[in-house]
This record gives sequence, structure tokens and C-alpha cells, in this order.
Amino acid sequence: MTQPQGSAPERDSGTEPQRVFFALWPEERVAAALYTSARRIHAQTGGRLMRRDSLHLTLAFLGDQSPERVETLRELAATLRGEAFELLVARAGAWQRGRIVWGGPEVTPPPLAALAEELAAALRAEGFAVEARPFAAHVTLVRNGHQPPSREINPPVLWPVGEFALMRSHLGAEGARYECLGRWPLSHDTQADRGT
Ligand code: 2AM
Repeated sequence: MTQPQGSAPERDSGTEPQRVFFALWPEERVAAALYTSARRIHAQTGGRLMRRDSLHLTLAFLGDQSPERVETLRELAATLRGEAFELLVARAGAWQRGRIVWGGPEVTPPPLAALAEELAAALRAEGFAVEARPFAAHVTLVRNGHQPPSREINPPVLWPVGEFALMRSHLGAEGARYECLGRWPLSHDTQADRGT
């Protein structure tokens, strides 16, 4: 991610559409561990290894949006009340005959499923077109692999997730470059802690 929290975002003053999506973006240590797994998997599958600084888990892809609609996305994100959780990236797989080789959890943690659902509902309510297929938690590690990966990621990668982000992708010949447009924390209080 090119934009650390706390500093002014790199914003376009223009009116051109921005290609945006909500994602979980790993901190450096987790990105490094995911990248180690990605390299191992890439040795099995071939294809194009994703860059370490591009590894992420997409929550909702929005595609091209006007700057005004991006502002709506930021406002909508601030209303979400998700909980922090740990994601154990323990298994690998491939879709579309290797076009996407991914790592993900054996079972989607309930707070992640709830966050994706709450986000999708809020997006729909604001008139954004969202993916109709069920949410499939995955981090794309390799594209256009030639062989399937082995099923297990060993050792698994433990990813403590405490925030989600609105990202913009700038497409280029070298692949996408990502810019963070906003980040929102997930709560560390469970419902039980709050006594609700
Ligand atoms: P993928 O990794 O499974 O390809 C940014 O492009 C992110 O949005 C990627 O992680 C990509 O998922 C996801 N995405 C979902 N739908 C997409 C679409 N129609 N076009 C491009 N990216 C999409």
C-alpha cells in the first residue's frame, strides 16, 4: 500500500473515474510471510508471482467510480462496525484453470464473513453494484499458473486483522500499483465484552 495512515492521501483533484475496492491489507510482517508462501507455491505452479507489496484480500470490488461516489464509499465505510479477528491462511487452491492461484483460510472466520456481508449490504443500499456470488476469502498469490498448488500452506500464515481499507488500483504495464484512500479500524471488543 502506498499510503500510510496519518499522512495526507494522494488524491486526484480531477474528475476522472477511480478504480477502487475494499480490502484487507496485510502489515509488512504478514505480507512477508504471505510472500514466502507465494514463492513456494509459485515454484509448484509457475505463472506470474504477485509482488509482495500487492498481496491483499478483497472484500468488495467496485471498479471505476467518480470522485463523488468514492467520497460516498468513504462515508459508508465509516459507518461499519466490524470486529477484529485472526485469519489463518492455511490452504491453497486454484480457480479458472490456474488463472488465479490463491491462499486462504480453511474456514472463513465469522467476523470476516460478517464484515463482508455488512459491507455488501451497505454498498447495495447506496446503489453500488456488488458481486452476486458468495464471498470467497482469498489472497491471489500467483496468476496464470500452469500446475495446481498443493492444498496445504505449511507453515500457515497467521494474519491478525484490525482494520480494513479502501484501495485504488492504478493499472500499468508492470501490473497494478495500489494506493490507500482510507482505512477504518475493526473493534477489539467482542459483543460479549460489551455485555450485549
Ligand atoms: P482477484 O485477486 O481474485 O483477481 C483488485 O483488482 C482486486 O479486486 C483483486 O484482488 C481482484 O481479485 C478483485 N476483483 C474482484 N472482481 C474483480 C473484477 N471484476 N476485476 C478486477 N478485479 C476484481
